[in-house]
Amino acid sequence: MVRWLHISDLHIVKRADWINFEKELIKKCREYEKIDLVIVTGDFHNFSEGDNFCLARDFLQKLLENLELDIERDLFVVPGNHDGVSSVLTKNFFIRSAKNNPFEDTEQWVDGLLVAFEGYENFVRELIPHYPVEHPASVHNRTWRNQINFIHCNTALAADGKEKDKQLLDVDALAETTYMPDMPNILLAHNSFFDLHQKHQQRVKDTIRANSICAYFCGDWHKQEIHEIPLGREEVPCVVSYRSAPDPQDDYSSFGIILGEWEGDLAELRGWSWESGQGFIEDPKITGKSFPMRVEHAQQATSHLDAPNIEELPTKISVDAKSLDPQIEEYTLERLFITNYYQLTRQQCTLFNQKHGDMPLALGVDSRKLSDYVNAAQERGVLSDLVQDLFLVLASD
Ligand SMILES: [Mn+2]
Repeated sequence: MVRWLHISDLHIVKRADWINFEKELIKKCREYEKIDLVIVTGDFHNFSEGDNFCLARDFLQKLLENLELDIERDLFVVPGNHDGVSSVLTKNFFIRSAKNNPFEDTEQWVDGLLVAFEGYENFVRELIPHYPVEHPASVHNRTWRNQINFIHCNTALAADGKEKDKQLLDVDALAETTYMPDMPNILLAHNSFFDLHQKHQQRVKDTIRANSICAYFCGDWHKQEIHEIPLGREEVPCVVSYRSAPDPQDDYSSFGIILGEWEGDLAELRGWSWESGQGFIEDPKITGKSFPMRVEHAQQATSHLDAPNIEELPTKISVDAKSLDPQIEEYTLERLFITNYYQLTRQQCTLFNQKHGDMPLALGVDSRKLSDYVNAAQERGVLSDLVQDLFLVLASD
């Protein structure tokens, strides 16, 4: 099972409510066996704080550390309206013209408005070292451990604080982003789908259909909601998070967190609301809601293994290692490695490590650790070598 934590709209105010909530949040997460990744759908601080994202940064670093997660791989963030600087003078000009005709001079208004997110981008680069794209505030995709593809949107580009709806995003870049046919694709945005400019809603729907995207996660409302985005024959959920940072002066917001649990073809959500005086309470408005984690090429689905599935793969090690097709897909390599790993004897493992001292393999590791090992090998581009050597040592006595 894969479990994510979806939080949003931090706007942290360091008072009793936040300080107590933060501790209880970590305890709540620990009640679960494991949280695998964290998603934050925007609004890390308030306008008034300018470029100062320290409270959010410290909190997220602490949270990921407490959940024993790798911040570089397991944290996914998108900007909210409070994360752009409103004082950029040209901003209002771009916003006015873009809202009147979002398809005219798109590149120009997108670039012009992105400038307002410089502080946010520096914050993301500081938080997540080696961030893979130049502009974390632009539309891009990032994959969670080869299992979920997250499409990051910036729907706060044209936020001017005047109107909640008619929000804009770069729909051209959205259509062009990399989608993964062999894993679930999920859109991350700050604003609800239903607050987007009508013309942009249509384009987002097209992109969702064309790429079999399975959900749209967002925040901004400060109230938890799930509404279906109709796509003709089918629909995908627009999941709106609570505000995830209590503030005693905020009587409007609902505070809380959403957990997603993905197993097989389905993701199930759990909502936990938090109120001063009572703490976390499970919220029937969210808990129990589910959606299909659609994958376009189902036969290539998920490499997440809870147990080795030996039947599906060649267990005979008589394959001539050298005959392995170098073009063989990474996915297959991954499965080959993981499945055959479980057949290693101690001696064979030692033999393997003699050649791969820089990536030592331990015996008896769980599927998560093994999956980490394989991902690391993939990143270094040595997985195919490792598979070949695994076969070689397995063929020896
Ligand atoms: Mn907000």
